[in-house]
Amino acid sequence: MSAESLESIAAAMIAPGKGILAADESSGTIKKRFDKINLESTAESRRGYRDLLFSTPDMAKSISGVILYDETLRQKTAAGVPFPTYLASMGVVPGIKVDAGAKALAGFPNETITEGLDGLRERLIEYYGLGARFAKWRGVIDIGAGFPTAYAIHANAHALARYAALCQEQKIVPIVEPEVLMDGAHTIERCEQVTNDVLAEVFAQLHAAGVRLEGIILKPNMVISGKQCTQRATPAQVAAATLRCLKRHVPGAVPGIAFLSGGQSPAEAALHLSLMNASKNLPWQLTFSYGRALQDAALTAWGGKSGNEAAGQREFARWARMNSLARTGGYQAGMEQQAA
Ligand code: 5MM
Repeated sequence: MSAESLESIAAAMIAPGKGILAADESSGTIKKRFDKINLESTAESRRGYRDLLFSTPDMAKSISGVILYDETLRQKTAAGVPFPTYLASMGVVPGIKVDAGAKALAGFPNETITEGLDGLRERLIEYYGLGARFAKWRGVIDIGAGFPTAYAIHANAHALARYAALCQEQKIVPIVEPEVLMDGAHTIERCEQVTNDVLAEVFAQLHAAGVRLEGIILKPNMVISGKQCTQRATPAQVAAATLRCLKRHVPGAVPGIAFLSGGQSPAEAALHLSLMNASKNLPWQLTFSYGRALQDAALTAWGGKSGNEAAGQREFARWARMNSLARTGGYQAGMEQQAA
């Protein structure tokens, strides 16, 4: 196996005790995050924030890879080192978000289709040259009255499979992210039913497209109550329902499953992951690929203010370490309060 085989890249992404930082906020999303701390979103403020995260002491002990946005992949550290080069020098695999976002699905109100397949081969070639060794594409499935429809699930799964096949052709590991949103008042049972339908279709489409499962990472939602649901499932119920759903649909050939946090608090996301990893004999590595659950506390502590960088880094490091513990079932509620 060459050093850059899909399998070896995937193995590095799911290395024991580590997980992936999703720092691929598009310009619109990072502006929303910066608005909360009254920071203007400019190319330089975005660069500076990513520099703060990536230069966190000991980050590589708990972070195996970072998903970057196109702009960030082309930016540099304060010392002038391109971010992908800098991350790779620490043993952190650089990745790139390649989808162009979820757009309204014609004829299906309330539903979206993720765009970005046109010209993707050429973009992947360029991204590989810039140092990216994995990619990410997110299909978005919303739950509400009368949706998701089978058509929207199919369309998004089909796009995910076409993206994954193109990535593998270019020696890039695809993170396949079908996200069933937490927004809404739906129960955990409804989330499980929809996640079952989505994963069944995603794996059918991956199979039809000839995607080699040994060379992908799945990035799913956890099976969880909607944010506005009045009868919230317990952490043990979330862990049990998520594992039941994954065991039914994800072949053991898939090396790793890296969850998104999806709007859970950092403590919830760490606890759910830890409870799942306390189960023995799982066929895949279970890890994290969190955006908000790794970054929210850091953004608040930093507040966009010069002089607060170390405080922001401490919060990022704290939640990275808690999730590192969760990789082996070792995180327990409240542990973060003892951690510096
Ligand atoms: C970091 O957020 C990602 C980018 O989202 P947009 O394209 O909407 O700006 C997002 O795809 C992220 O990688 C995953 O959803 C995981 O993030 P969370 O916050 O759900 O863990």
